[in-house]
Amino acid sequence: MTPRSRLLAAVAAVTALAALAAPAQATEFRSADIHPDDYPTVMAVRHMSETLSKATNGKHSIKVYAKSALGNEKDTIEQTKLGALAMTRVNIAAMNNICDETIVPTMPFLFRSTDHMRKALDSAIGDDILKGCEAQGFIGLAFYDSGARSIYTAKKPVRTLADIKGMKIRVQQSDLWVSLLEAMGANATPMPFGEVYTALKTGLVDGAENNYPSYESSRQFEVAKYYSKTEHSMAPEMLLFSKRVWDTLSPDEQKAIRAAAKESVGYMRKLWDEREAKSLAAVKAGGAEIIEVDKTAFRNQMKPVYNKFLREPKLLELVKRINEVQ
Ligand code: GTR
Repeated sequence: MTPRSRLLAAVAAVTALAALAAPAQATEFRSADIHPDDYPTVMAVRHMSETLSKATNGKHSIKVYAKSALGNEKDTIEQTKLGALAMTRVNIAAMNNICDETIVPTMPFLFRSTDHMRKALDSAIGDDILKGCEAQGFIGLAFYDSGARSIYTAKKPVRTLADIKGMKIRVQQSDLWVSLLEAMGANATPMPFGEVYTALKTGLVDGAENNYPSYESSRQFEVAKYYSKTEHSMAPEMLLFSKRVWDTLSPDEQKAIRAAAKESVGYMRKLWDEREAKSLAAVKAGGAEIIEVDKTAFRNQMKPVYNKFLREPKLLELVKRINEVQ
């Protein structure tokens, strides 16, 4: 060893020791997202990081790993539960099989409007749903918008319920989502988001369902150009923090993280509203056909889904409270 490399080795050893010994050390929490850098969810968590950093005098910040760099939503939820990852942003559907309360805001045709959804989720009802995941190892920090999801298909447009009968439609990996599409008469095929473009292109599925920004950013509109405005669910996005990591933080640090997450919601909504309009224009320009459908006909099919998934009194109570929000 030269004197210089001995010095470097000593410095590295001291640094490593300091990192172990000092919980007060600056921490950059890792957070995952499947979406690209310019997607509102990714930008909002980066904004949250700035707020958190300011509030903690640079002690804490968040580094977002976008574009599925850390895996699909199921993977990142697992890593968050284990504490290998501090945070993840997923759609609430990915939590449907894990904590019951998340079923409620996913339910088809539950919210009357964007305004109703925002008011309900901003209230104590939203906080009660977020708390529901704690026993499973997740601190629910906030909800982000995800607009309304609608069906889109590759070869044949869906104009009525008769059209969707027997079609293979990709859904998120949630039992509720399988039932929802089955109730429409479709053949529901669960798979991760990252596989949907190819599945549509190769004809493995006939269609999928999503909001305009995801339909656009994933380029799925290029391979499934008939977008039928069923607007069947406003299942929001969720920000989840690892309970394992959370429990190592002080109450003040936890408070700062919660506050920064909540603060990012307004910022996200502004980006979301702009992005929805932009994405709609982009898919139309790219050849997508936007089809109006009779939503009531689709809504009338949802009784079996409500009967199957809303049995527990605590879930029925949440639905009641949401319906009462004016
Ligand atoms: C998007 C959502 C993602 C993911 C995706 C999907 O709208 O932002 O979190 O759930 O849909 O369909 O898998």
